[in-house]
Amino acid sequence: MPDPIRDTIFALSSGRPPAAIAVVRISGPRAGDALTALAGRLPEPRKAKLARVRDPVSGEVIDEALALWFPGPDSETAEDIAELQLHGGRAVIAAVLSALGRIEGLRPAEAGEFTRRAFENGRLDLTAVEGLADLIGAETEAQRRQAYRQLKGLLGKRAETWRARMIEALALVEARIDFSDEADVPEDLIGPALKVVQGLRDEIAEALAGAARGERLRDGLVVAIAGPPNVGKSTLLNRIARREAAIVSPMPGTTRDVIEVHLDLDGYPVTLLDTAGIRDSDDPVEQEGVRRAQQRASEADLVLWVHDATDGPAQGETSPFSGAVTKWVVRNKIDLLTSEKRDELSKRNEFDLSSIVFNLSATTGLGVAEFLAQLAGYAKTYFGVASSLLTRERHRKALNSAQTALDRVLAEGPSGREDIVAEELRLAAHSLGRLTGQVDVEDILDAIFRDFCIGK
Ligand SMILES: Nc1nc2c(ncn2[C@@H]2O[C@H](COP(=O)(O)OP(=O)(O)OP(=O)(O)O)[C@@H](O)[C@H]2O)c(=O)[nH]1
Ligand SMILES: [Mg+2]
Repeated sequence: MPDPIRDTIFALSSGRPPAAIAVVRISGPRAGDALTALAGRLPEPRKAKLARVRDPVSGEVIDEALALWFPGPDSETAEDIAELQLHGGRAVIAAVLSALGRIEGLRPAEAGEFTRRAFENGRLDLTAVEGLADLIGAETEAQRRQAYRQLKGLLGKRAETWRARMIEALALVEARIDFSDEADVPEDLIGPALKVVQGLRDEIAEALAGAARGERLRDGLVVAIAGPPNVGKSTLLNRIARREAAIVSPMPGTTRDVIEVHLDLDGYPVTLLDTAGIRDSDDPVEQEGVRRAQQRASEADLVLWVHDATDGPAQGETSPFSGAVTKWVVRNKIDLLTSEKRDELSKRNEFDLSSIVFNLSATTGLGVAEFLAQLAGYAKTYFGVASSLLTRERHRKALNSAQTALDRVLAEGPSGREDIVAEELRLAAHSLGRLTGQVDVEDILDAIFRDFCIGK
């Protein structure tokens, strides 16, 4: 096990070479020595300085680079950090990394290790670490905004104030327990404590109410294309994705597996699924495809039920998914209809009246722009304008257990047992401590940092 404190770590922190520039970072007690060994001397703190980078053993010049020096504790990891901005060629990077590896006390960083040090040295709480991971992974504007707010402590600071208030309430209750025999301790300390708890409980409940939205924003709204075989589901997916993601053929039963594409619709993330045409089949592979299609569609936020407009009115076959899923009907292949037929179609809705019906052609693109505008509108309404505080299941679980503990406090009431109230308050505060990473989180740390890239 490498010593997380004493080792000095280094890594390529920029993207995959070759690139215009490569950033190599070094963090730890020997960062200054390493930079001196390669670049001659330390630049002034936080000022970029042009330097020749040499192999410390042979003295050969490897490259000319910008050198930066961030002495701890005012650095990202709270340790000494040195940074080299090199030309981003593979051989340059390889030579610099190999030179660093030969310096005593230095070793390559593990995935997420810079951030882990920032966390362990108290520069970031755990929710901010997750926000940072999400910011790096953000693919759309809405995701970027949510991640940035979390990195900046939107959730972490709220959780900290909640925890502080719980501890205040706990202090009131404990005062009653400790000094119950003494005359000058006010009789009613539980009452004020309960008032604090009620307020906390309501705020936490409100945050939990928006949790699903925040988690969805990370993963994307799931929209499944489903329907009978050969109606043009895969063609529609390809048209929306603007690439040939799925195989299209005139043979019914072409798509077997679920095909997934990620879209950015006006800044909102949407995961679009193409599924196997639903029909009875003797082919076990196709049966499995149909089973998957039905399962994914029933878990989706929105199902696009595609119908072939040339088949005439659908006979009540809208979709096998009843229940909570929202369903839109798409009549496809309208390019094959005369304009009279099209007019007639646009006035007719033989489907469930609550379904929105679109008439379009996935091949020619007719009607697709209107359809996409509606889809983007749907995503926008779904995510709403208000931001969600919680973005992960982990956050939801922590707040849920805090809320449950607070509920038990409230159930005890003003005449409740002080020791029970105190214990539940401790549990609630502990849940919030886990959320921000202040208490026993060893078990979740590895999972969180594993998602990071090396050099971050
Ligand atoms: N004219 C016309 N043909 C279309 C349109 N959309 C799809 N097709 C054709 O219909 C056939 C089936 O298209 P697919 O996209 O493979 O249909 P699917 O619903 O994915 O079929 P399965 O995967 O077998 O369930 C292909 O020959 C497509 O070229 C359309 O809007 N107009
Ligand atoms: Mg298909």
